[in-house]
Amino acid sequence: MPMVDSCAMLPQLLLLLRCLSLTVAQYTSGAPYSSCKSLVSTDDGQTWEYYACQPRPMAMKQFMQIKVDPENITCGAPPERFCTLENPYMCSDECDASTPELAHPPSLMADSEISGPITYWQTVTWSRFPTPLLANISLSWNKSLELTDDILITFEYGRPTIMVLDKSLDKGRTWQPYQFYADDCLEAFGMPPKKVSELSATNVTRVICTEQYSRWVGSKNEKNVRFEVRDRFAIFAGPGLRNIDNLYTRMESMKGLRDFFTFTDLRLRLLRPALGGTYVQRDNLLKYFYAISNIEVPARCKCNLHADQCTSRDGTLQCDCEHNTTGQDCARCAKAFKAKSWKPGSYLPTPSGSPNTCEAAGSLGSK
Ligand SMILES: *[C@@H]1O[C@H](CO)[C@@H](O)[C@H](O)[C@H]1NC(C)=O
Ligand SMILES: *[C@@H]1O[C@H](CO)[C@@H](O)[C@H](O)[C@H]1NC(C)=O
Ligand SMILES: *[C@@H]1O[C@H](CO)[C@@H](O)[C@H](O)[C@H]1NC(C)=O
Ligand SMILES: *[C@@H]1O[C@H](CO)[C@@H](O)[C@H](O)[C@H]1NC(C)=O
Ligand SMILES: *[C@@H]1O[C@H](CO)[C@@H](O)[C@H](O)[C@H]1NC(C)=O
Ligand SMILES: [Ca+2]
Repeated sequence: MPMVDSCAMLPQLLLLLRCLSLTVAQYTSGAPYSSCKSLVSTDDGQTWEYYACQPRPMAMKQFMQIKVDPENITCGAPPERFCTLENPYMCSDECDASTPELAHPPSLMADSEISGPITYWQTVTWSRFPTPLLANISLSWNKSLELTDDILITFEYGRPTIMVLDKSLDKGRTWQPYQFYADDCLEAFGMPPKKVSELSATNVTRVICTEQYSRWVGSKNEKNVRFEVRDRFAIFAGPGLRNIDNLYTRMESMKGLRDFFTFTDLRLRLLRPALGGTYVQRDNLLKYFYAISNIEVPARCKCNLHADQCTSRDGTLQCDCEHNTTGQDCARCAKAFKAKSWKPGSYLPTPSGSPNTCEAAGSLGSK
């Protein structure tokens, strides 16, 4: 490692100072890999040191584009009455798209829930039973992102009994299932039910069907459906994610692990609504529908460890590339810095990683 070589050539005091400044640069800024460079003093004056770096996680719901299919699945045009599973004989609630207080448009899945009453997107009721009540919700960012915590989808009035979460890595051109959800996995998908807690290091990237979030427990008791990221991280980093270095080491060494948490789009395929723990009751179909109040997607921009900031420009997220890289994901060397072929930065060796910077054309010969 060149850094150690040059450290060893310095007098003891300078060595100590230099290594201290590295430590301070890496740790005062909080999370590991949080800065791309720092100015350090050496006996030759000040010089830049470069590190592998990544942007901090953000609440990505603020940047997502939402599309609901079919468009007329959203309730309210024409206005419609509905009731709830827990209050099935009081069908006096109304959804009316033309009245702001009674409208439930898709944007209410992503608004802030901190102040004011809970707001939610709502579909038409299952009045056409037995034709399935189907809806797709596509969430797009037009940018590669990496999950940093659980995806959390909050359903008002009961969670779906059958649903699929899909993801795309290529801005919606191709899709793959991410997780299946059903109250009976064998019946709905022909898959045995699994929990993330049953996964181990060898099969952490397996796509499972879970029954944990689809069984009827009362619509007010449990509203959330999760895609478990934290529990998957904990397989490597331990409880509380205390050994995060081990996770980063595995991200480098285990084929497919980083890609598993990477996406540009997500899609929810809602296949059957909450039924209240029993069969569909044909005499009252106005209590069956979907309603989503919030979707949390905690993630960071994927910048190939070449940026510590990611900003929204013209409505699209973009890495602020360092290390003389360029592109939306810093996946190319900048013009005039193509002396070597491009490489992503590396989490290894921990804790500051390797920047794998792009070199100025012609600079290799002079070094
Ligand atoms: C939505 O539109 C399609 C095509 O026009 C129609 O077949 C379908 O019945 C409509 N669905 C609802 C719930 O109105
Ligand atoms: C949802 O998307 C899937 C996959 O593209 C498609 O087969 C299905 O017809 C869509 N469903 C609706 C209701 O648009
Ligand atoms: C998506 O991102 C690319 C790359 O930054 C950009 O060229 C394109 O205009 C964006 N598309 C949309 C619809 O914002
Ligand atoms: C994953 O592997 C563990 C043992 O390594 C096994 O017990 C478990 O059943 C596997 N899970 C799946 C979903 O294959
Ligand atoms: C990138 O290029 C600039 C000159 O444009 C140079 O000053 C800087 O040190 C280079 N950065 C890296 C990480 O190589
Ligand atoms: Ca809301």
